[in-house]
Amino acid sequence: MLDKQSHLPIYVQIEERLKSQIKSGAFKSGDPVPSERELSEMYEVSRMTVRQAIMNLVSEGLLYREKGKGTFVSQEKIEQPLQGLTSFTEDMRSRGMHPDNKLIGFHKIKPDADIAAKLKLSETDDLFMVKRIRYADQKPMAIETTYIPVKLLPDLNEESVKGSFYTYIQEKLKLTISHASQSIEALLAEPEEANLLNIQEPSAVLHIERLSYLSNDIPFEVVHSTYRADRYKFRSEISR
Ligand code: 16G
Repeated sequence: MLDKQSHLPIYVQIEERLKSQIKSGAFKSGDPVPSERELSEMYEVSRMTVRQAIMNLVSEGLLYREKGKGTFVSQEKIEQPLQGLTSFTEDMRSRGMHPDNKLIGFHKIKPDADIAAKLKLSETDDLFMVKRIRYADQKPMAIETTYIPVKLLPDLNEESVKGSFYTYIQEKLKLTISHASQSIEALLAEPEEANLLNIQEPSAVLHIERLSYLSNDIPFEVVHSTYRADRYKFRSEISR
């Protein structure tokens, strides 16, 4: 049972119990956890204490609540290494997941000043704007808006981005993707994003901006991606 003399608060001890039950597989993703009433009877503590533990695990993303149904174990997050310039398709396949795309926008536009500067274009040049929802095993993971200079890839069409865009560049056009710079920031999902990603509001999302280059330092894409923060975490290896 719980150690009521411990310097560790009771709600933290309950959190630890639940965490280790999730880790050991006693509770699997999608399983309901016992209700507040059941837990408070089981541990002989107040429902307030149990609620505190559950709330902390919900905000850590280990549990999620469904209105009127209860509290459930979340799916394990996808851990994405930050080294290596990979595509969404490659990332999902390397995990044994099935990648899919839904093209929700394909337009020719004029760049704003920021994108024009990144892609070394003038504001009168044309850009393709490609908007896709990216799925893993049929679940929406990210929304991606890709900006591509028309003068660099003039033959790009809807077919080229229905599958992997990187495969199109490398295998169809025989161009070499070389390097990229990327930033990641935490935001709250906009209503449209929450709807497309099938998440509740308010929900945290990870907003990633990538500027990628072909060999010879030719910038070929600016990508604005919105990833589900409940499904993704990023890892980098660092040394000193
Ligand atoms: C990834 C890249 C994106 C790239 C796409 C190509 C991030 C944050 N973004 O999603 O920049 O355009 O892969 O994927 O990783 P594809 O070859 O599967 O179309």
